[in-house]
Amino acid sequence: MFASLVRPLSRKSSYVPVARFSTSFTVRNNATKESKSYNTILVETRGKVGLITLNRKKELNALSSELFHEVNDALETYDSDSEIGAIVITGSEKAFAAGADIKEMRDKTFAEVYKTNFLGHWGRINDIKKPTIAAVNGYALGGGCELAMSCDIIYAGDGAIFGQPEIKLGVIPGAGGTQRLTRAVGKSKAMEYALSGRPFTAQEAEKWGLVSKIFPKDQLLGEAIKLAEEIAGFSQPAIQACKEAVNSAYELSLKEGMHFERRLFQALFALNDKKEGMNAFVEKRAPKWTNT
Ligand code: CO8
Repeated sequence: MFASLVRPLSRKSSYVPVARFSTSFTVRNNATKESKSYNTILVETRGKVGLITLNRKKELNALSSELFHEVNDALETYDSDSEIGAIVITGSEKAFAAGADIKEMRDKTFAEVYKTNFLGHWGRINDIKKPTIAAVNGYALGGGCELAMSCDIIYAGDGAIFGQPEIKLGVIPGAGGTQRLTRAVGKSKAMEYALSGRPFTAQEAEKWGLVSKIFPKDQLLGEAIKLAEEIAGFSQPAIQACKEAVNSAYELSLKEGMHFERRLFQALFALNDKKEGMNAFVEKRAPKWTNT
């Protein structure tokens, strides 16, 4: 059960940050140099924070298969980079993402989507171990709302618009909308908004607990990165355990969840970072985390 906690974190990466808002990663290790280029997203490293910007502006960041594959790849690259402690996903001022790409889906048949498990790869975000923050300005509709809800924390700009409008297309949410929205806002509201396809505002989302904070739209990204930097400044194995424990609240009974949390808490006593954190407090100095 604790294997993921005590397993050494990813290889020491000598990740080379690329220029601001570059569209490619450059990942180096001792012997090889590998470059990755993206067509539909931008990636940038800010200190210990990985920033992924959805970049199909004209299409309001509609989540094509290509875009989601690239998001998965960037997430997994950051997740395995020991220099990165948290990840922010954002879009444009007009749209975080206006949903799955309707033009890509319109001619697909049941047999085709079923046999190929169409868009099944969206679920890979659920396996990311590092904290993820969605910084949502503008539309977060359908799959866009689901992508935001797949992140650990949602910060929203004051004009953000959320919704699950799939019913208007003759389908239903397919990436957790009926499940995560219900858990976040309760059955009656989730039913109302999924059955009607009506949008809801950032202010409503914050009041219901779906969104953790709202900011003026031009301050949103800065605030999300500030939070990510704060999180990335702590011991990575402790942060990973904390994320795992909070997520278990979705899956386990209270008794099982409390048990799991206590076992994780006790297991953290095996870390050098536990010793360092407590010694630093007593010695009135800042801790130096080694992520071990
Ligand atoms: N897919 C493809 N193209 C889109 C999408 C989309 N979801 N949203 C917008 N666009 C395109 C428009 O077609 C338009 O393109 P063009 O210029 O070529 O005509 C361009 O983006 C700009 O859009 P609008 O002109 O419509 O812009 P407006 O400002 O007038 O309206 C809206 C903005 C309200 C956001 C409007 O574009 C809209 O309603 N979009 C569709 C929203 C929607 O229905 N989303 C749900 C899609 S279904 C889904 O997400 C299911 C997820 C299931 C995941 C399953 C995983 C396993």
